[in-house]
Amino acid sequence: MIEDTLIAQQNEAREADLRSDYDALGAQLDRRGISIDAIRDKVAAYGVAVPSWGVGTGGTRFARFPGAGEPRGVFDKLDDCGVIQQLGRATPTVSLHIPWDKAPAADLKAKAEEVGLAFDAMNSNTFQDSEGQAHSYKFGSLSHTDAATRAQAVEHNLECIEIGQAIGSKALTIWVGDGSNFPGQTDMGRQFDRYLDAVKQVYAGLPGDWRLFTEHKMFEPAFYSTVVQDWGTNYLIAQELGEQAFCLVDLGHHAPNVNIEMIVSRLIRFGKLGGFHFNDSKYGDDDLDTGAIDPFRLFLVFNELVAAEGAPGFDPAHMLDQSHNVTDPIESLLSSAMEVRRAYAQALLVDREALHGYQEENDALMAAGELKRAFRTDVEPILAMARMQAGGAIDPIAAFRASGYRAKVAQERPAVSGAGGGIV
Ligand SMILES: [Mn+2]
Repeated sequence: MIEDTLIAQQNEAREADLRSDYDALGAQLDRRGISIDAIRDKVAAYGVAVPSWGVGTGGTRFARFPGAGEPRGVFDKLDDCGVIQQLGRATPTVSLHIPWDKAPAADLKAKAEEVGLAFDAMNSNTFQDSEGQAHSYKFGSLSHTDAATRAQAVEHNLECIEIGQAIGSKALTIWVGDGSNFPGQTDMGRQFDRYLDAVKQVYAGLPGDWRLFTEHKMFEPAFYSTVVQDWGTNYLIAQELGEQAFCLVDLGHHAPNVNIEMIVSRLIRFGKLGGFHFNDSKYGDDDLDTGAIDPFRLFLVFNELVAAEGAPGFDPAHMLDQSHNVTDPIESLLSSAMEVRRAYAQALLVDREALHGYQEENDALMAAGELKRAFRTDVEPILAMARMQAGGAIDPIAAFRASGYRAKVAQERPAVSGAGGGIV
Protein backbone atom coordinates (compact mmCIF):
# COMPACT_ATOMS: atom_id res chain seq x y z
CA MET A 1 0.00 0.00 0.00
CA ILE A 2 0.99 3.64 -0.36
CA GLU A 3 2.10 5.75 2.60
CA ASP A 4 -0.55 8.20 3.76
CA THR A 5 2.17 10.80 4.23
CA LEU A 6 2.97 10.62 0.51
CA ILE A 7 -0.67 11.27 -0.38
CA ALA A 8 -0.73 14.18 2.08
CA GLN A 9 2.45 15.65 0.55
CA GLN A 10 1.07 15.28 -2.95
CA ASN A 11 -2.19 16.95 -1.92
CA GLU A 12 -0.47 19.78 -0.09
CA ALA A 13 1.02 21.06 -3.35
CA ARG A 14 -2.39 21.03 -5.07
CA GLU A 15 -4.93 21.90 -2.38
CA ALA A 16 -4.95 25.70 -2.72
CA ASP A 17 -5.55 25.50 -6.48
CA LEU A 18 -8.26 22.92 -5.97
CA ARG A 19 -10.09 25.07 -3.41
CA SER A 20 -9.94 28.05 -5.73
CA ASP A 21 -11.27 26.00 -8.68
CA TYR A 22 -13.96 24.44 -6.49
CA ASP A 23 -15.15 27.85 -5.29
CA ALA A 24 -15.25 29.22 -8.84
CA LEU A 25 -17.28 26.24 -10.07
CA GLY A 26 -19.47 26.51 -6.97
CA ALA A 27 -20.32 30.12 -7.84
CA GLN A 28 -21.12 29.14 -11.43
CA LEU A 29 -23.37 26.26 -10.35
CA ASP A 30 -25.01 28.46 -7.75
CA ARG A 31 -26.23 30.74 -10.57
CA ARG A 32 -27.79 27.64 -12.12
CA GLY A 33 -29.55 26.85 -8.82
CA ILE A 34 -27.26 23.90 -8.04
CA SER A 35 -25.42 23.32 -4.74
CA ILE A 36 -21.91 22.13 -5.49
CA ASP A 37 -21.61 20.53 -2.06
CA ALA A 38 -24.72 18.43 -2.69
CA ILE A 39 -23.27 17.21 -5.99
CA ARG A 40 -19.94 16.45 -4.29
CA ASP A 41 -21.70 14.42 -1.60
CA LYS A 42 -23.55 12.34 -4.18
CA VAL A 43 -20.35 11.78 -6.14
CA ALA A 44 -18.49 10.80 -2.97
CA ALA A 45 -21.14 8.19 -2.19
CA TYR A 46 -20.93 6.69 -5.66
CA GLY A 47 -18.71 3.63 -6.08
CA VAL A 48 -17.83 1.42 -9.02
CA ALA A 49 -16.41 -2.09 -8.59
CA VAL A 50 -13.01 -3.06 -9.95
CA PRO A 51 -12.67 -6.42 -11.71
CA SER A 52 -9.89 -8.55 -10.21
CA TRP A 53 -8.77 -9.52 -13.72
CA GLY A 54 -8.41 -5.86 -14.69
CA VAL A 55 -5.20 -5.38 -12.69
CA GLY A 56 -3.33 -7.84 -14.90
CA THR A 57 -2.22 -6.75 -18.35
CA GLY A 58 -4.66 -7.85 -21.03
CA GLY A 59 -3.94 -8.80 -24.59
CA THR A 60 -5.39 -9.12 -28.03
CA ARG A 61 -5.85 -12.20 -30.19
CA PHE A 62 -2.32 -11.52 -31.42
CA ALA A 63 -0.18 -11.10 -28.34
CA ARG A 64 0.08 -10.10 -24.74
CA PHE A 65 2.90 -7.89 -23.53
CA PRO A 66 3.11 -8.33 -19.77
CA GLY A 67 4.05 -5.35 -17.65
CA ALA A 68 6.44 -5.28 -14.71
CA GLY A 69 5.18 -6.39 -11.34
CA GLU A 70 2.02 -8.08 -12.58
CA PRO A 71 -0.08 -9.73 -9.87
CA ARG A 72 0.79 -13.40 -9.44
CA GLY A 73 -2.56 -14.38 -8.01
CA VAL A 74 -5.65 -13.15 -6.22
CA PHE A 75 -3.81 -11.75 -3.19
CA ASP A 76 -1.52 -9.58 -5.33
CA LYS A 77 -4.60 -8.51 -7.29
CA LEU A 78 -6.29 -7.44 -4.05
CA ASP A 79 -3.19 -5.42 -3.11
CA ASP A 80 -3.38 -3.57 -6.44
CA CYS A 81 -7.13 -3.02 -6.08
CA GLY A 82 -6.48 -1.69 -2.56
CA VAL A 83 -4.06 0.89 -3.98
CA ILE A 84 -6.64 1.95 -6.58
CA GLN A 85 -9.17 2.53 -3.82
CA GLN A 86 -6.63 4.20 -1.54
CA LEU A 87 -5.76 6.84 -4.16
CA GLY A 88 -9.06 7.23 -5.99
CA ARG A 89 -11.68 6.48 -3.29
CA ALA A 90 -14.19 5.54 -5.99
CA THR A 91 -13.74 1.75 -6.06
CA PRO A 92 -14.62 0.24 -2.66
CA THR A 93 -15.39 -3.25 -4.03
CA VAL A 94 -13.76 -5.96 -6.13
CA SER A 95 -15.46 -8.46 -8.39
CA LEU A 96 -13.84 -11.91 -8.37
CA HIS A 97 -13.62 -14.37 -11.22
CA ILE A 98 -13.77 -18.08 -10.46
CA PRO A 99 -11.71 -20.24 -10.89
CA TRP A 100 -8.98 -17.63 -11.54
CA ASP A 101 -9.37 -16.19 -8.03
CA LYS A 102 -10.15 -19.35 -6.11
CA ALA A 103 -8.71 -19.30 -2.56
CA PRO A 104 -9.92 -20.12 0.96
CA ALA A 105 -12.76 -17.76 1.88
CA ALA A 106 -11.23 -16.81 5.23
CA ASP A 107 -7.99 -15.75 3.50
CA LEU A 108 -9.88 -13.72 0.88
CA LYS A 109 -11.90 -11.95 3.55
CA ALA A 110 -8.84 -11.23 5.69
CA LYS A 111 -6.92 -9.81 2.71
CA ALA A 112 -9.86 -7.66 1.61
CA GLU A 113 -10.18 -6.27 5.11
CA GLU A 114 -6.45 -5.56 5.24
CA VAL A 115 -6.57 -3.48 2.05
CA GLY A 116 -9.94 -1.83 2.79
CA LEU A 117 -12.15 -3.56 0.24
CA ALA A 118 -15.37 -5.59 0.05
CA PHE A 119 -16.52 -8.07 -2.59
CA ASP A 120 -18.92 -7.29 -5.40
CA ALA A 121 -20.60 -9.71 -7.82
CA MET A 122 -19.05 -13.14 -8.43
CA ASN A 123 -18.19 -14.04 -12.03
CA SER A 124 -18.33 -17.60 -13.25
CA ASN A 125 -16.13 -18.87 -16.06
CA THR A 126 -17.43 -21.49 -18.45
CA PHE A 127 -15.79 -20.04 -21.53
CA GLN A 128 -12.50 -21.87 -21.08
CA ASP A 129 -11.42 -25.25 -19.75
CA SER A 130 -9.82 -25.48 -16.32
CA GLU A 131 -7.26 -28.01 -15.32
CA GLY A 132 -8.73 -31.39 -14.47
CA GLN A 133 -12.16 -30.51 -15.83
CA ALA A 134 -14.12 -33.59 -16.99
CA HIS A 135 -15.99 -32.04 -19.94
CA SER A 136 -14.71 -29.45 -22.40
CA TYR A 137 -16.47 -26.15 -23.14
CA LYS A 138 -15.13 -26.04 -26.69
CA PHE A 139 -18.66 -26.36 -28.06
CA GLY A 140 -20.50 -24.60 -25.27
CA SER A 141 -21.30 -24.82 -21.58
CA LEU A 142 -24.78 -24.06 -20.24
CA SER A 143 -26.23 -24.64 -23.72
CA HIS A 144 -24.02 -27.60 -24.74
CA THR A 145 -25.67 -30.49 -26.58
CA ASP A 146 -24.25 -32.87 -23.96
CA ALA A 147 -26.21 -33.03 -20.70
CA ALA A 148 -23.15 -33.86 -18.59
CA THR A 149 -21.33 -30.76 -19.85
CA ARG A 150 -24.35 -28.59 -19.04
CA ALA A 151 -24.54 -30.15 -15.56
CA GLN A 152 -20.85 -29.37 -15.01
CA ALA A 153 -21.44 -25.71 -16.00
CA VAL A 154 -24.44 -25.50 -13.65
CA GLU A 155 -22.38 -27.01 -10.86
CA HIS A 156 -19.60 -24.46 -11.43
CA ASN A 157 -22.06 -21.56 -11.17
CA LEU A 158 -23.49 -23.00 -7.95
CA GLU A 159 -19.96 -23.25 -6.58
CA CYS A 160 -19.43 -19.54 -7.42
CA ILE A 161 -22.52 -18.72 -5.36
CA GLU A 162 -21.20 -20.81 -2.49
CA ILE A 163 -17.80 -19.03 -2.54
CA GLY A 164 -19.57 -15.69 -2.86
CA GLN A 165 -21.74 -16.38 0.17
CA ALA A 166 -18.66 -17.09 2.24
CA ILE A 167 -17.05 -13.75 1.36
CA GLY A 168 -20.09 -11.47 1.50
CA SER A 169 -20.99 -11.15 -2.19
CA LYS A 170 -24.65 -10.71 -3.13
CA ALA A 171 -24.73 -11.37 -6.86
CA LEU A 172 -23.65 -13.77 -9.57
CA THR A 173 -22.84 -12.59 -13.07
CA ILE A 174 -23.11 -15.15 -15.84
CA TRP A 175 -21.60 -14.52 -19.21
CA VAL A 176 -21.42 -17.45 -21.61
CA GLY A 177 -19.31 -17.69 -24.73
CA ASP A 178 -21.74 -20.27 -26.15
CA GLY A 179 -22.95 -19.83 -29.69
CA SER A 180 -21.86 -20.98 -33.12
CA ASN A 181 -19.33 -20.09 -35.76
CA PHE A 182 -21.18 -21.37 -38.84
CA PRO A 183 -24.73 -21.09 -40.12
CA GLY A 184 -26.37 -24.42 -39.45
CA GLN A 185 -23.83 -25.42 -36.77
CA THR A 186 -26.48 -25.28 -34.05
CA ASP A 187 -30.24 -25.34 -33.88
CA MET A 188 -30.60 -21.85 -32.40
CA GLY A 189 -34.02 -22.61 -30.87
CA ARG A 190 -32.97 -25.84 -29.16
CA GLN A 191 -29.71 -24.26 -28.02
CA PHE A 192 -31.64 -21.47 -26.30
CA ASP A 193 -33.97 -24.02 -24.69
CA ARG A 194 -30.99 -25.88 -23.28
CA TYR A 195 -29.49 -22.63 -21.99
CA LEU A 196 -32.73 -21.63 -20.28
CA ASP A 197 -33.11 -25.03 -18.67
CA ALA A 198 -29.55 -24.88 -17.29
CA VAL A 199 -29.67 -21.28 -16.10
CA LYS A 200 -32.95 -22.04 -14.31
CA GLN A 201 -31.08 -24.65 -12.29
CA VAL A 202 -28.52 -21.99 -11.32
CA TYR A 203 -31.31 -19.56 -10.44
CA ALA A 204 -32.89 -22.22 -8.22
CA GLY A 205 -29.70 -22.24 -6.15
CA LEU A 206 -29.66 -18.47 -5.67
CA PRO A 207 -29.99 -17.30 -2.03
CA GLY A 208 -33.04 -15.14 -1.35
CA ASP A 209 -31.03 -11.91 -0.96
CA TRP A 210 -28.93 -12.44 -4.09
CA ARG A 211 -29.33 -11.19 -7.63
CA LEU A 212 -28.48 -13.02 -10.82
CA PHE A 213 -27.08 -10.94 -13.68
CA THR A 214 -26.94 -12.27 -17.21
CA GLU A 215 -24.73 -10.47 -19.69
CA HIS A 216 -25.43 -10.35 -23.40
CA LYS A 217 -22.74 -10.21 -26.05
CA MET A 218 -23.24 -9.96 -29.78
CA PHE A 219 -20.14 -11.84 -30.93
CA GLU A 220 -16.87 -13.46 -29.82
CA PRO A 221 -15.73 -16.09 -29.11
CA ALA A 222 -18.64 -17.38 -31.21
CA PHE A 223 -18.63 -15.37 -34.42
CA TYR A 224 -21.85 -16.36 -36.20
CA SER A 225 -24.33 -16.45 -33.31
CA THR A 226 -24.20 -16.22 -29.54
CA VAL A 227 -26.82 -17.74 -27.29
CA VAL A 228 -27.36 -14.48 -25.38
CA GLN A 229 -26.65 -12.08 -28.22
CA ASP A 230 -28.57 -8.93 -27.39
CA TRP A 231 -30.57 -7.09 -24.76
CA GLY A 232 -33.85 -8.51 -26.08
CA THR A 233 -32.73 -12.08 -25.49
CA ASN A 234 -31.26 -11.01 -22.16
CA TYR A 235 -34.59 -9.50 -21.15
CA LEU A 236 -36.43 -12.69 -22.11
CA ILE A 237 -34.05 -14.67 -19.89
CA ALA A 238 -34.54 -12.34 -16.91
CA GLN A 239 -38.32 -12.57 -17.41
CA GLU A 240 -38.24 -16.37 -17.61
CA LEU A 241 -36.10 -16.70 -14.49
CA GLY A 242 -37.94 -14.46 -12.06
CA GLU A 243 -37.66 -11.37 -9.92
CA GLN A 244 -34.09 -11.94 -8.75
CA ALA A 245 -32.84 -12.02 -12.34
CA PHE A 246 -31.63 -8.87 -14.11
CA CYS A 247 -29.84 -7.85 -17.29
CA LEU A 248 -26.27 -6.65 -17.22
CA VAL A 249 -25.21 -4.16 -19.88
CA ASP A 250 -21.57 -4.29 -20.97
CA LEU A 251 -21.05 -1.17 -23.06
CA GLY A 252 -18.74 -2.99 -25.50
CA HIS A 253 -21.11 -5.86 -26.23
CA HIS A 254 -23.16 -4.11 -28.90
CA ALA A 255 -22.89 -3.39 -32.58
CA PRO A 256 -21.27 -0.04 -33.45
CA ASN A 257 -23.71 2.88 -33.26
CA VAL A 258 -26.31 0.99 -31.22
CA ASN A 259 -28.21 3.39 -28.96
CA ILE A 260 -27.12 1.96 -25.61
CA GLU A 261 -28.76 4.67 -23.52
CA MET A 262 -32.10 3.69 -25.04
CA ILE A 263 -31.51 0.05 -24.07
CA VAL A 264 -30.77 1.28 -20.56
CA SER A 265 -34.00 3.27 -20.55
CA ARG A 266 -36.03 0.25 -21.69
CA LEU A 267 -34.55 -2.05 -19.07
CA ILE A 268 -35.18 0.54 -16.36
CA ARG A 269 -38.77 0.93 -17.55
CA PHE A 270 -39.42 -2.78 -17.07
CA GLY A 271 -37.45 -3.16 -13.83
CA LYS A 272 -34.78 -5.41 -15.30
CA LEU A 273 -31.64 -3.28 -15.36
CA GLY A 274 -29.15 -5.19 -13.22
CA GLY A 275 -26.07 -3.12 -13.81
CA PHE A 276 -23.12 -2.34 -16.01
CA HIS A 277 -19.75 -3.37 -17.19
CA PHE A 278 -18.14 -0.08 -18.13
CA ASN A 279 -15.55 0.19 -20.88
CA ASP A 280 -15.33 1.94 -24.23
CA SER A 281 -15.01 0.89 -27.83
CA LYS A 282 -14.45 2.24 -31.30
CA TYR A 283 -15.20 -0.80 -33.45
CA GLY A 284 -16.47 -3.74 -31.43
CA ASP A 285 -15.78 -5.25 -28.05
CA ASP A 286 -12.53 -3.31 -27.83
CA ASP A 287 -12.47 -3.21 -24.02
CA LEU A 288 -10.82 0.20 -24.09
CA ASP A 289 -10.71 2.42 -21.03
CA THR A 290 -14.05 3.84 -19.95
CA GLY A 291 -14.64 7.25 -21.47
CA ALA A 292 -11.57 6.97 -23.72
CA ILE A 293 -13.49 7.11 -27.00
CA ASP A 294 -17.00 8.40 -26.41
CA PRO A 295 -17.46 10.17 -23.07
CA PHE A 296 -20.69 11.72 -24.35
CA ARG A 297 -22.29 8.27 -24.68
CA LEU A 298 -21.23 7.46 -21.13
CA PHE A 299 -22.84 10.72 -20.02
CA LEU A 300 -26.06 9.85 -21.87
CA VAL A 301 -26.18 6.48 -20.09
CA PHE A 302 -25.80 8.27 -16.74
CA ASN A 303 -28.43 10.77 -17.78
CA GLU A 304 -30.88 7.83 -17.87
CA LEU A 305 -29.61 6.50 -14.54
CA VAL A 306 -29.93 9.83 -12.75
CA ALA A 307 -33.42 10.30 -14.18
CA ALA A 308 -34.39 6.93 -12.66
CA GLU A 309 -32.74 7.52 -9.25
CA GLY A 310 -35.08 6.88 -6.35
CA ALA A 311 -37.49 4.62 -8.26
CA PRO A 312 -38.53 1.62 -6.14
CA GLY A 313 -36.14 -1.32 -6.50
CA PHE A 314 -33.75 0.68 -8.73
CA ASP A 315 -30.27 -0.32 -7.64
CA PRO A 316 -27.98 -1.16 -10.56
CA ALA A 317 -24.54 -2.64 -9.90
CA HIS A 318 -21.64 -0.80 -11.48
CA MET A 319 -18.36 -2.39 -12.47
CA LEU A 320 -15.44 -1.62 -14.75
CA ASP A 321 -14.66 -4.35 -17.28
CA GLN A 322 -11.85 -3.48 -19.61
CA SER A 323 -8.54 -4.79 -20.88
CA HIS A 324 -5.33 -2.82 -20.51
CA ASN A 325 -2.87 -3.67 -23.25
CA VAL A 326 -0.58 -0.65 -23.37
CA THR A 327 -1.06 1.11 -20.03
CA ASP A 328 -0.36 0.35 -16.39
CA PRO A 329 -3.60 -1.36 -15.30
CA ILE A 330 -3.66 0.50 -11.97
CA GLU A 331 -3.48 3.85 -13.76
CA SER A 332 -6.13 2.84 -16.28
CA LEU A 333 -8.52 1.66 -13.60
CA LEU A 334 -7.93 4.81 -11.53
CA SER A 335 -8.62 7.00 -14.53
CA SER A 336 -11.63 4.94 -15.65
CA ALA A 337 -13.25 5.12 -12.22
CA MET A 338 -12.83 8.89 -12.43
CA GLU A 339 -14.47 8.92 -15.87
CA VAL A 340 -17.47 7.03 -14.53
CA ARG A 341 -17.80 9.48 -11.66
CA ARG A 342 -17.37 12.37 -14.09
CA ALA A 343 -20.28 11.14 -16.21
CA TYR A 344 -22.37 10.75 -13.06
CA ALA A 345 -21.52 14.26 -11.83
CA GLN A 346 -22.31 15.79 -15.22
CA ALA A 347 -25.64 13.95 -15.37
CA LEU A 348 -26.50 15.31 -11.91
CA LEU A 349 -26.19 18.84 -13.36
CA VAL A 350 -29.01 18.38 -15.88
CA ASP A 351 -31.98 20.60 -15.06
CA ARG A 352 -34.57 17.82 -15.28
CA GLU A 353 -37.56 20.10 -14.92
CA ALA A 354 -36.37 22.32 -17.75
CA LEU A 355 -35.53 19.27 -19.88
CA HIS A 356 -38.99 17.83 -19.31
CA GLY A 357 -40.54 21.16 -20.31
CA TYR A 358 -38.56 21.26 -23.58
CA GLN A 359 -39.58 17.68 -24.30
CA GLU A 360 -43.26 18.46 -23.71
CA GLU A 361 -43.02 21.48 -26.00
CA ASN A 362 -41.10 19.48 -28.64
CA ASP A 363 -38.27 21.99 -28.43
CA ALA A 364 -35.55 19.68 -29.69
CA LEU A 365 -32.82 22.31 -29.83
CA MET A 366 -33.25 23.48 -26.25
CA ALA A 367 -33.61 19.90 -24.95
CA ALA A 368 -30.34 18.83 -26.57
CA GLY A 369 -28.78 22.09 -25.38
CA GLU A 370 -29.71 21.35 -21.78
CA LEU A 371 -27.87 18.03 -21.94
CA LYS A 372 -24.88 19.63 -23.66
CA ARG A 373 -24.69 22.34 -21.02
CA ALA A 374 -24.33 19.71 -18.30
CA PHE A 375 -21.88 17.66 -20.36
CA ARG A 376 -19.69 20.68 -21.12
CA THR A 377 -19.29 21.58 -17.44
CA ASP A 378 -15.82 20.77 -16.16
CA VAL A 379 -16.66 18.88 -12.96
CA GLU A 380 -13.06 17.92 -12.16
CA PRO A 381 -12.94 20.12 -9.00
CA ILE A 382 -15.97 18.21 -7.65
CA LEU A 383 -14.33 14.85 -8.29
CA ALA A 384 -11.00 15.97 -6.81
CA MET A 385 -12.63 17.48 -3.73
CA ALA A 386 -14.60 14.27 -3.10
CA ARG A 387 -11.39 12.26 -3.38
CA MET A 388 -9.34 14.51 -1.15
CA GLN A 389 -11.98 14.72 1.56
CA ALA A 390 -12.26 10.91 1.59
CA GLY A 391 -8.50 10.59 2.13
CA GLY A 392 -7.52 10.00 -1.49
CA ALA A 393 -5.25 11.92 -3.83
CA ILE A 394 -6.21 15.12 -5.64
CA ASP A 395 -4.25 13.78 -8.62
CA PRO A 396 -4.25 9.98 -8.17
CA ILE A 397 -2.12 9.17 -11.23
CA ALA A 398 0.59 11.63 -10.17
CA ALA A 399 0.51 10.24 -6.63
CA PHE A 400 0.73 6.69 -7.93
CA ARG A 401 3.76 7.52 -10.07
CA ALA A 402 5.42 9.38 -7.19
CA SER A 403 4.86 6.41 -4.87
CA GLY A 404 7.12 4.02 -6.78
CA TYR A 405 4.56 1.24 -6.07
CA ARG A 406 5.01 -0.45 -9.45
CA ALA A 407 8.79 -0.63 -9.17
CA LYS A 408 8.49 -1.93 -5.63
CA VAL A 409 6.08 -4.77 -6.49
CA ALA A 410 8.11 -5.58 -9.62
CA GLN A 411 10.93 -6.61 -7.30
CA GLU A 412 8.66 -8.80 -5.22
CA ARG A 413 6.72 -10.36 -8.09
CA PRO A 414 8.67 -12.31 -10.66
CA ALA A 415 7.20 -12.18 -14.17
CA VAL A 416 4.47 -14.73 -14.85
CA SER A 417 2.93 -15.68 -18.14
CA GLY A 418 -0.71 -15.66 -17.13
CA ALA A 419 -2.44 -15.09 -13.81
CA GLY A 420 -5.96 -14.84 -15.06
CA GLY A 421 -5.85 -11.63 -17.04
CA GLY A 422 -8.77 -11.90 -19.38
CA ILE A 423 -11.40 -10.14 -21.37
CA VAL A 424 -15.01 -10.75 -20.53
MN1 LIG B 1 -18.35 -7.77 -19.36
